[in-house]
Amino acid sequence: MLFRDEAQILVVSGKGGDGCCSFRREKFVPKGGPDGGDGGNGGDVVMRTDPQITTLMDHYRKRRYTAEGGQPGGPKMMTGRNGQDCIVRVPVGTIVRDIDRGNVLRDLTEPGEEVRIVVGGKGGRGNKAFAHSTRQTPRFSEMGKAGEERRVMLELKMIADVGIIGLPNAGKSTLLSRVSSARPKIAAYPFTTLTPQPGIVEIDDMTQLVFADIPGLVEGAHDGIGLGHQFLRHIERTRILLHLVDISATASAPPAEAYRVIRNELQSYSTELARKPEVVVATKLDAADDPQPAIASLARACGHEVLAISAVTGEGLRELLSTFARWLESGAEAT
Ligand SMILES: Nc1nc2c(ncn2[C@@H]2O[C@H](COP(=O)(O)OP(=O)(O)OP(=O)(O)O)[C@@H](O)[C@H]2O)c(=O)[nH]1
Ligand SMILES: [Mg+2]
Repeated sequence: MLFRDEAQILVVSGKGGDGCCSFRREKFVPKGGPDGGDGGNGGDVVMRTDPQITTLMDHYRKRRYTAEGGQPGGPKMMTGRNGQDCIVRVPVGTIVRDIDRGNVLRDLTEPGEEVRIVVGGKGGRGNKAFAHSTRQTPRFSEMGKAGEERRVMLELKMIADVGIIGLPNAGKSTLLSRVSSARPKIAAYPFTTLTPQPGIVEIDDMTQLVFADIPGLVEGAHDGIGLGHQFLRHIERTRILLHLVDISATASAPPAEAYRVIRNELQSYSTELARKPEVVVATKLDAADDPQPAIASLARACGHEVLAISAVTGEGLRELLSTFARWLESGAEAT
């Protein structure tokens, strides 16, 4: 299954350019002084978040990132050009770890945030730099310093205001596509969504919320079944959960049971996760045979009122968004 939100990469900074050893040659000046220029510095490797990127998949294929080396110095005091930095673009929410030391180098949570992972080698000095009153003709120059190497683990934990959770096929992606401009893949089979998809939802002119469509969870997800761990950890950094339950005639489980399966997984994964505020939403209202008993049994299972929507007809969507707007206004904060 093509799913990654972890990638191991090797980053290598550029080698410094060598300093130059040379002497001035001019007509009528038989003994020109030293004029070898310094080498340029090697480039750095920098990680930068880019909101356009939502997975680490590209880094899984490309495992090595090397910055450019500095150019050597030249005669006539020419300084070598510095090597270009190598910019590695990662999604917002990427945690960068040093594999060998085991520590977190940075948790990149803001768009455009950067962290410099390895710094380029310094350029070597040319022989001109070594000349002084008692040594006027140094016949040596310095080599550029080697670049640094670091093995880095990237791990994505998506950051969103609202995490949409539910069984596979519950209609999570359909809902996201209705309330945001995100266009996740939608299909009538489970596990259509394999990487969490963020979508920006305009609540009103002033307020935007990021909803994340989390891949479907199944029983045993907390044990890693169905890539459960990878999916569950994305929920950790959301502020509120939108728990979607299919109440249509073709649902894979009765509503109360579907609700409990997911709650059990959250609880078994972490009590902190299970304590997150949750809005329970019955969906596919348009395709339910007899919606009222289904909604009532879901409400009994979760112990409070539930909203009912249809992502196909749009019924209930406005109320759903205003529920989240109210929740935001009340200043409720999770995590
Ligand atoms: N009738 C009806 N069908 C819906 C509704 N919402 C979703 N569906 C259908 O349900 C199926 C699954 O929808 P998805 O949005 O892909 O479900 P998902 O929860 O994202 O599924 P996974 O990504 O596989 O976990 C699709 O065939 C949708 O067209 C709804 O409100 N009414
Ligand atoms: Mg989906």
